[in-house]
Amino acid sequence: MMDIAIFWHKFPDTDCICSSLIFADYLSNKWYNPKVYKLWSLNNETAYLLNMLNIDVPETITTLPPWTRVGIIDHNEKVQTIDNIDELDLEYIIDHHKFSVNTNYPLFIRAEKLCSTASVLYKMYIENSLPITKKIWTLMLSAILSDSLVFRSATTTKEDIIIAEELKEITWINDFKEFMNPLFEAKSDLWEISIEDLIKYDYKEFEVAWKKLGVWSLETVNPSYALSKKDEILKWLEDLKNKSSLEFIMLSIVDIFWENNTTIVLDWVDSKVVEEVFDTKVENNLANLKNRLSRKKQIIPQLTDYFNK
Ligand SMILES: [Mn+2]
Repeated sequence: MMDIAIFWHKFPDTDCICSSLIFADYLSNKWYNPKVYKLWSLNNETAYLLNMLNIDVPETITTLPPWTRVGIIDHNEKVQTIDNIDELDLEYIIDHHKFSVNTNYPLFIRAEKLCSTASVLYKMYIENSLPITKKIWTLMLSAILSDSLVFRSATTTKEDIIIAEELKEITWINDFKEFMNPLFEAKSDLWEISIEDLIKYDYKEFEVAWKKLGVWSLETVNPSYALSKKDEILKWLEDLKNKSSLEFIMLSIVDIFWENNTTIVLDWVDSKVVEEVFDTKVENNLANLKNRLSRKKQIIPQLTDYFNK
């Protein structure tokens, strides 16, 4: 049995966590002895789910010993992964994002244009005729429903819906909305969270033409809380922009109930970008990005085009 460490990206969401647990199970069928780690604390939605399924929360790490064999899940960009990735033996990437990897050694990569990494893993189990427990089926379905916002996100494909329908038969989770409601509510339970912690959720940095962009997508059914903290958030954005030498920064508050995106924009430089890219007006540091729920499909490609010009 070969030891391997499996982990998910910084600022985690439910898909990456479920998918890491699922992939560890997958590898244990393949003569591996996998151990799952996390790079950051859980959000409330995922904490609720793991608790419901009686799954232990994995240990947090920031680095691993050199030459540790690793598999990274639901991400592939250096800025989003473990700090010492260059010292590790990267063996697997399972993902569904845009790619920016460049290695000088071979590895296993599986990525598809599906709404969640869990959908990709579902297909891998089926292709390999591996046994699956009900817990794993449930993790798959939860990740698909969470990442696709119950199929409302623009990233949802027909294949994801077919997979979810198959999982419905097996898990007996018949009403997707009813199943996800407490999870979405847990995710939106932001009242106790300080702004410092709040802005750690679902933040991603991207590199375009050697420029670093910081983009949040804060999914909630309760946008008024984050909006009421706008001034505090702006201060954080300013600090982070300077500290991390970011070219651009924006924080989207995505109302997953009313399907609306209100974005906080820091300064006139970023306002110019947002107004041009998303054809909107910035007033009092706020821009209405309408129904852009998906950062991956409706925000990042557009920003990438802009900064590549
Ligand atoms: Mn994902």
